[in-house]
Amino acid sequence: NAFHVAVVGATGAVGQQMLQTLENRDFPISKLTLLSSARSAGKVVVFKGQEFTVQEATPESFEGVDIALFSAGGSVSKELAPEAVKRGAIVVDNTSAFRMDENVPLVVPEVNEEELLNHNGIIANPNCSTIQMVVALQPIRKQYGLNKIIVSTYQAVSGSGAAAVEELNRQTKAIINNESFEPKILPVGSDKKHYQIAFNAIPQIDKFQDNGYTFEEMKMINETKKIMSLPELPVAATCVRLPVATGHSESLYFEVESDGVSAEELKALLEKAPGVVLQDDPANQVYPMPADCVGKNDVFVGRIRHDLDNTKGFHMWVVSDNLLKGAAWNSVQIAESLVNLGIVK
Ligand code: 11C
Repeated sequence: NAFHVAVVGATGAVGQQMLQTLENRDFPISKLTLLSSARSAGKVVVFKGQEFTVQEATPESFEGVDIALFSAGGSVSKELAPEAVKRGAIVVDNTSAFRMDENVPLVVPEVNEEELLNHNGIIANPNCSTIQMVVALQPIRKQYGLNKIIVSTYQAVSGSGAAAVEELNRQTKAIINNESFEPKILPVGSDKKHYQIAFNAIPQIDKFQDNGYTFEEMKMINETKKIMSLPELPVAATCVRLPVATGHSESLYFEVESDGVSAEELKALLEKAPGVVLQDDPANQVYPMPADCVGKNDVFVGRIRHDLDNTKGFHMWVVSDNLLKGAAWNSVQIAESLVNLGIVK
């Protein structure tokens, strides 16, 4: 069985990775429709050696589509995902448009694949920094329970899009060459002020909310509770942008429910966990780093150690390619689950 697949946002940083992932996985495609906003329509994109001209997405673009992967921004999803569903497609949406909608499953296959069975046409793909955290914590939660999470992130610039990576590159060159430059995108294109990202760390990802947390931090908090079905779980997040092109890193502090759990037991558990690669050997300086994770689908974990004061508390370092498991791979993995579970036929 093969499917008519549409990719909306095909020219963007995530859209390009979606196409590469569909190709790498040899996803069963009978027809491929590549769509974008009016701004990028007309661009030529290559898939499996064949050139495709990207078309402007309209409601009619979804006639006959079985699976539509959306990654063209929240407003495009809000407008066109329901149109795609009306025409019989199942939408996997990589924006925040529908994530907290109670009728929309928010899915990370390693954690809550079964939620796909409750879909109403749209399935939401979580935020990148949330995905890698829940993949790493789910095996621990299943075995030992989870009482609390405190996370600090070290996020890559590609999370903000391809133009932000160009800004990082331009600024880096300008600073090295003693030239002047004007930050225009980061931390958030639509916010009032813009700051240097090269040789810097910006403790703002997305806009501030009234409670003093950024939207990125609130996504990590709210999405984690929904994906793990733990609405009362205490979660706190501080999200920071670093001058790294790709690969988000996270420092997690978490508390388990069970008494007497050791760091060695957690490592043994994570070594066998789906989608997780354990890289934890301090004696030989082995730990995950973004530069080693780019282009890989897994979530890499290391630096697992007991808190020195709380017997139920642990620290862990989690790294993943934000464009793959954080976005394109999780979306394609959801599409594979939809096929394997017989939800899309
Ligand atoms: C970032 N996490 O690194 C964001 C990008 O809600 O899917 C992903 C935005 C989203 O800037």
